[in-house]
Amino acid sequence: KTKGFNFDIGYDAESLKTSILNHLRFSLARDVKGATTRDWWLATCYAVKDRILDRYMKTQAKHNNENTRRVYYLSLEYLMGRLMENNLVSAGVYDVTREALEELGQDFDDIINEEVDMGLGNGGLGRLAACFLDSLATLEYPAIGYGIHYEFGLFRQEFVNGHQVEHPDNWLQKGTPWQINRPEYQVEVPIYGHVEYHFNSKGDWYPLWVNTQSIIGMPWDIPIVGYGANTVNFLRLWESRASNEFDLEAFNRGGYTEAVRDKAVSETISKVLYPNDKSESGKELRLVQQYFFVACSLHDIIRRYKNLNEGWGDFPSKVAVQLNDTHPAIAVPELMRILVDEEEMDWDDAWAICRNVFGYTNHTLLPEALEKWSVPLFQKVLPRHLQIIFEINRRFLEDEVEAHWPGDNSKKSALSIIEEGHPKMVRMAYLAVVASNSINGVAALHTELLKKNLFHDFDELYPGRFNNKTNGITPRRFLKVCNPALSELIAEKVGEDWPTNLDKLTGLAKFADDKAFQKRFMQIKRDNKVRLAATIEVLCGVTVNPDALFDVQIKRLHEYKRQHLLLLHILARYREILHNPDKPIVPRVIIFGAKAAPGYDLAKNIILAINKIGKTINEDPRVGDKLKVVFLPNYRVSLAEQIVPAADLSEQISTAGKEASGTGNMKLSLNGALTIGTLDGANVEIKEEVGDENIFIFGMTVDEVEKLRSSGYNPWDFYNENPELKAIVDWMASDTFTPGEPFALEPVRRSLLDGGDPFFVLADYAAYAEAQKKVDECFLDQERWARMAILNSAHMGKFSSDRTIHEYARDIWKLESLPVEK
Ligand code: DL6
Repeated sequence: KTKGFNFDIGYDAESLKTSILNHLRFSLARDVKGATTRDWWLATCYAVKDRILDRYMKTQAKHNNENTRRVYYLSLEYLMGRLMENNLVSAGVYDVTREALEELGQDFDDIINEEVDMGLGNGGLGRLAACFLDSLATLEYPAIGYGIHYEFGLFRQEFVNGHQVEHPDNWLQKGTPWQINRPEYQVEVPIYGHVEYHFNSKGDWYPLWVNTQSIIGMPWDIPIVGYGANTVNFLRLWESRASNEFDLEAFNRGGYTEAVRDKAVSETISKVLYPNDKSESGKELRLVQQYFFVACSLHDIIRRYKNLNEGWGDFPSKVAVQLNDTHPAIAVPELMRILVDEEEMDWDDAWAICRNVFGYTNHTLLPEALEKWSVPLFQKVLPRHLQIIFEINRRFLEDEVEAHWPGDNSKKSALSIIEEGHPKMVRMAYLAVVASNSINGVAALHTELLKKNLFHDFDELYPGRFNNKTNGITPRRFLKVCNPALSELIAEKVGEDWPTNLDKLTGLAKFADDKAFQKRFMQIKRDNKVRLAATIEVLCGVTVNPDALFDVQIKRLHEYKRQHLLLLHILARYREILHNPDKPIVPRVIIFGAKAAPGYDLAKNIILAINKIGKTINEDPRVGDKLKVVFLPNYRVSLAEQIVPAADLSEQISTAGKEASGTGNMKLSLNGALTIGTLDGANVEIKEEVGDENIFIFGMTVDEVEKLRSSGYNPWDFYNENPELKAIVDWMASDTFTPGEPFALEPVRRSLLDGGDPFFVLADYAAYAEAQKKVDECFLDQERWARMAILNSAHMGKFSSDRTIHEYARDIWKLESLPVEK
């Protein structure tokens, strides 16, 4: 029917213009005259999406025709940010679209700013997933991401009188031009119910999961555009829907509300992202969310496989599934259930398939983040899956643990997937480890600590299965798009292909001492600072000097990340300014961006303390430009894209051993910020790359922290021995910063002293103060600073997520890239 039809689509400004106008009229029913910025934004996105979908169709056809092996990335979170600008750049239509919009009399930047972030994640883990999708498409690896289509993403943060207030993030409200609904691929998954035993014709009993409820998974696809490639992969997000529009029986009994109640419950599943980034165990809805998206995704993976293959023999050669943390680990018993119960496969054959298919990435060592589900809850929600987990565990303990440590019952209880206690708990990390062919950490130090501590016995049992994949970031979003001036300068010096060959940045090193280059590099930084200063003025009402040192800490608010260590330093600077008003001091603007989990009281109190202390300092005429402290509200990906290019100093000051990797550290350094940091996470590797002389490392090492902890750490000793530290901690107890409310900052102060200072803030304080002094000295020598900043950018090649993805593809997924022709 389509023979002779021309699907060719123009890529010049004129064609774009026509498409935009067509969409304005025929998709949005708007006249040019009455069109709002939102209408122009939508019409432009639709026009660009047409071009993207053309490639998407070709990519999927290629993958299907070749019946290629694919990786399926399962993640409960994707922190995508805005999509428009990135899609324009990746699809190679940035300039023409800009031109088309200008010709149509529209302001390109205003249109870009119409887009609301797609914030379906909490922090590092979700943003990593988004970077990985970008790299997978760019490197033309056949890949599909799976997750949840949350109606509400991470809450919008506002400050009221210094306190964090949360508002729902209604990201769908303005329309989401990038997503495509796929009702033809909706699936129905069972949940709840109970298990009955029946006999088959041979007289053997078999379990039957009955009396279940059904949930419909409705897929929404987001195209993922490879940069400069023809590959367009996709992210498939599941929305939950009720299986029956109406409970007719209830309706006939006269209860309309009754009749729609079940529908409302089913639709709650994909309603909201849980806002904790490190712990969210115990809540039934969370377990239901995890199972729901995993079950839908496996169903989809198996449907695709069966379309192209006979039998199960080829499944492991066509399918690799990566579990992004333990959140999707229910995939293990779900795949076993499908294979054993539905496909009637032998347990051993099914288990062999599972072990061939799954890989598991661990993102944290923090005990509160290691997911455990109570056995009674599991029994209620997923009774058949619980049985399967018990069987996996029985075989694991009897066959593998017993063989390795014969007769050692303490090993059995230490390694058991089921933790004894009241109630018994399912250890999801152990389940993921036992079922996966690869278990990886996200930075070298983190992986070492996994092997040494958390998974020590498993590493002995499964030699070679544990491996490291140091995280990375996409240089497209976090340099090319967010810092266009620096990108141009880099291209001029090392060539246009640096965004896909980030190692080429080493070519900048030879210009580190070149005065003219330094000047250009630092002028770009200054221009970025001027732009950020304007944003700060709008968002915080504070005027800042772009020539001050912009000192940045942007990340989730967590005690282990130690925003309060920087706060102590702020107090020390303020005190110094008041005590020595005539002493020259390096002017600083200290910039925070962070959301605290709504139920995390201490984190919220740290925000309050920063806001209150910041306000006092900002309003103190004795301070002037010497020090400003701003907390930018509603930190998110699009705000990060403004802050990162403007930062001089990157604060990476977590307690050693606590930050698995960090990725903000990479983004900031890539854009020429110098790091002040501990030997934690990927900071260790950043130091190796940039050289000791181009980074400010301070504080205790992992071993030193451990030693101090085991010898009995007493924060009072550090407080009593350091007069400056004592003075600033005491200052918090006064009402200087909270007039009339002398105890408002007590929770923070108390956590550092009576609370035992679990993250060694006071123990690291002196070393931190010393390192900050070195930062000041260095900043006074602007040429030296410029040289160091250039060398930071120059040596970030390792931290491209392309490198990370190549390593996953080679070592874990055994995946070949499959270029798509034009
Ligand atoms: O691997 C991505 C990212 C790391 O860079 C951070 O160091 C780590 O804290 C973070 N973890 C999470 C949630 N953890 N869990 N579960 O975001 O992962």
